[in-house]
Order: sequence, then structure tokens, then C-alpha cells
Amino acid sequence: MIEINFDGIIGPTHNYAGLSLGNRASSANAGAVSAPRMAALQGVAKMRRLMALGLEQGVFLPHVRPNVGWLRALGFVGSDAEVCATAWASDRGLMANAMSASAMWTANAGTVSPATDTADGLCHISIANLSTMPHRASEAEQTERQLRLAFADPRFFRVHSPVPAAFGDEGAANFMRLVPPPGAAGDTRPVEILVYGKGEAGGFPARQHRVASEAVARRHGLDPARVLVVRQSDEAIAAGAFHNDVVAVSNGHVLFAHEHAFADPSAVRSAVQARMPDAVIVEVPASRVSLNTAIRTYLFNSQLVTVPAAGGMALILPAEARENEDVWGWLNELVAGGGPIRKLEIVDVRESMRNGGGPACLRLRVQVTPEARAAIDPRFLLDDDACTRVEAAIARHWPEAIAPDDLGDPRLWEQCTLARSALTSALGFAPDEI
Ligand code: SUG
Repeated sequence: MIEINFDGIIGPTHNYAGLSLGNRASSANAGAVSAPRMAALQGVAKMRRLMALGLEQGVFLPHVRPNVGWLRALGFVGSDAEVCATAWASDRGLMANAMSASAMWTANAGTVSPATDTADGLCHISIANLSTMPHRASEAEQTERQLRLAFADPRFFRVHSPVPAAFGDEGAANFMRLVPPPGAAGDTRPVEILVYGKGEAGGFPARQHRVASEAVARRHGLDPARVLVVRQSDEAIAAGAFHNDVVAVSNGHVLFAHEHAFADPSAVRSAVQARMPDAVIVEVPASRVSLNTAIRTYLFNSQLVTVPAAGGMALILPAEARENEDVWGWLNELVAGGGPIRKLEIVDVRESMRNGGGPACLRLRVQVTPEARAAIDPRFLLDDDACTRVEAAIARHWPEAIAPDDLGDPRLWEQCTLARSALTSALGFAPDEI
């Protein structure tokens, strides 16, 4: 199986509107001036780093912004510019929602079950409804359109529409998968860990509902004996872990999590070990890295990947993790300890981080066979040339800065529309195809 990471290209409207209650970075930076061009270039630089490690890289595109269709559904009428102008004049918050670039965080685009894990041997993808936050809920429609185009071949893929919005589903950010190491004895089927939250904690909503996680597992035809449905700790949600991938990540046979990530950590440990005795659980104790520090630095929102050439695993960490002594000290001990995680790679995605999106938020993992890979629409797959074309479109068309009042500026709406079409045509899409 080949793992492809599909990153969201950071859109030209990237801004700090503080839209996500429970996401501490989003709230702390509300009203700040963003740097969309720098943000998007940081994102491409991260993709290039992964490609340099020998990993395959794909992209999803920024959504149409301003989201005029969404504003029309809210009753604003007239030309596109009139719709935006009246929305801005009557409710700035609505316009901020319609300008959000949040589709960049593709870990929330959907949940992916590779063909090895499903009853019918197809790779199943469920589009996330993201129903807890209005700016994110509006992503589902365009995400579905893109994923149906990218994964259109029914011989390999089955894309599902979102589960009913009554049950919040935030996609792969709350989904982990363990695969035994090569040569392991016994039952070698993967184990899927579905993490949900309940109600509210510390005034923050739990965004992934148990019913939604279970629905996705059923629709994908996962084997119930290999599925663990695990509750996120209230403490983690209250501290700002609005998605599980802020406090835990998995890759291969390794589960890397904070001591307080789950409501019942010892039950998770024994359930994993019972199903996969070779699994390695790396738990970071709060005595070494507090929950608050883990969330501030996004230690666990790193990409844990298997490096094809070197064989071992690497953690692709945000620069914020290196800047904290507790985190950096602990990580260096981990690597020196000789376990499966052998390499630490630092990336700078500060602009995304300031909205609560670290390296792992920016990517959706899709594991495929070489035949299925060949069936993916190649316009969504990156090589060096495509990276250069994307960078050129960003450098030329992305705004340098967006301040809160700019969200109401017709020149910005026009620039962002133009910027997006420059990007889509640079990747070979026809106007209005996507
Ligand atoms: O949903 N931030 C996103 C960050 C998503 C991170 N994804 C994962 N953890 N996988 C969110 O809270 C902030 C937008 C704003 O405030 O303008 C935002 O939507």
C-alpha cells in the first residue's frame, strides 16, 4: 500500500475571524492581520518536505470564496457583489463565515478506510458534515464535489455523502488506524480507533459524536471486532483539544498520545494490546508535558509517517514544538530511546497554526494499492512541476495581508475569485469544473 497525503492548499481568504469556539488558537488570534500568501507558501513548503522524504503528496483545492451560494441560501439577493455587500452590511459575522479558508484543514474533509479494512475491498471515504461550526459545515458540499472527482473510479473507491448533520462528524481528525509491523504473528488485520466526545466540556462543544463515528464504521464495512470506539477525555476538550488529533496520532503499529487524551486510557491500552500485541503505545505523561503545553505546541498534531527509504518513522512537527523545552527535551529522549520513531522534522506552518491547524490538520491520508493510485485523477497529485506552478499562482495572486475590515472590501472578493481560478487552471481544471 502507498500512503498519499492530500493537503489543502491554503486559500487566498485565509484570515483570523475567531470562528471556532473551543479552538484556543482561533480565539486568541481573533482580529489579527493574516498573511495568506505566506500561509499558502508555508503549506506548499511542507508538502515539498514530505515529497523530499519520498512520500507521495496530493492536494485539494481551496473552496469558492466568498461563498456566495451559501449567502444566497440565507436570503441575500442580487449580483454576487450585491449579495456580499448586503451580507457585510447586515451581519459581518456571516460574511466572515462566507470568507473562511477553513477547507485547508483536510484532516476534516472526510474519513478514509483503505481497501484492506473494508468488507467489499473498496477504499471508502465518508465526507464529514462538520456540522458543529457554521463556517465548517458549509465545506461539505464542495469537498464532496472535489473528492468525487478525485476518487471517481468505482473499481477502487466509494465516496459517501455526509452522515445526517444531527450527528457531528469531523472526519479523519478523530480516526486512527494501527497496522501490525511486518512479520507480526497472529491476527494481522488493522485496528481502527474511532474517537468521539460527549456534550460539552469547559463550555466547549464536543464536535465528533459517537453516532456519527459508528455510522461511518458501518457504512465502510469495517469489522466490528477490529473497531474500538473510544471516548475523548472532557479534560482534553476543555483544554482546547477540539479534535482528537490535537492530542493523539497513529501510524503503522505506533499510537502516540497524551496521557489525558482519552476518558479511560487504560481501557484503550488493553483493548489495543488485546487486538494487536505488537502495537507500541507511546504515552506522554502530563508530568513531562502538560496538556496545555501539548495543545499550545501541537506536539501531537505532527504527521507521524513511515519514511520509505530509511524504513523508520519520522514525526513532522510544527516549529512551535521545538521552541518549548519540555516538548523538545521529551522528543529527543524518545528518539534516543531507539523506538520506532527515529527522526524529527520541523516545518513552519505558523499561519495555519494561529487558527489551530498544525501539520496533521492540513492533510488527509489515503492509502491505496498502485492500481488504485493510478485511478486517482492525476490533477490532484503533486510532482515538482505542479508544486512550482502552484507556488507561482500563490506568489502572483494571493493577498499579502487581510485585516478584519478587509473582509468587506469588494476588491478583496474579486482578487480572491481571480486567485482561485489562476490556481485551478494551473492544475489543469477547466473553469467551473471544480
Ligand atoms: O475547525 N480552525 C479549524 C482548525 C481545524 C484543525 N483541524 C484538525 N485538528 N484536524 C477548526 O477549528 C478557525 C477559523 C477562524 O477562526 O477563522 C478554524 O476553523
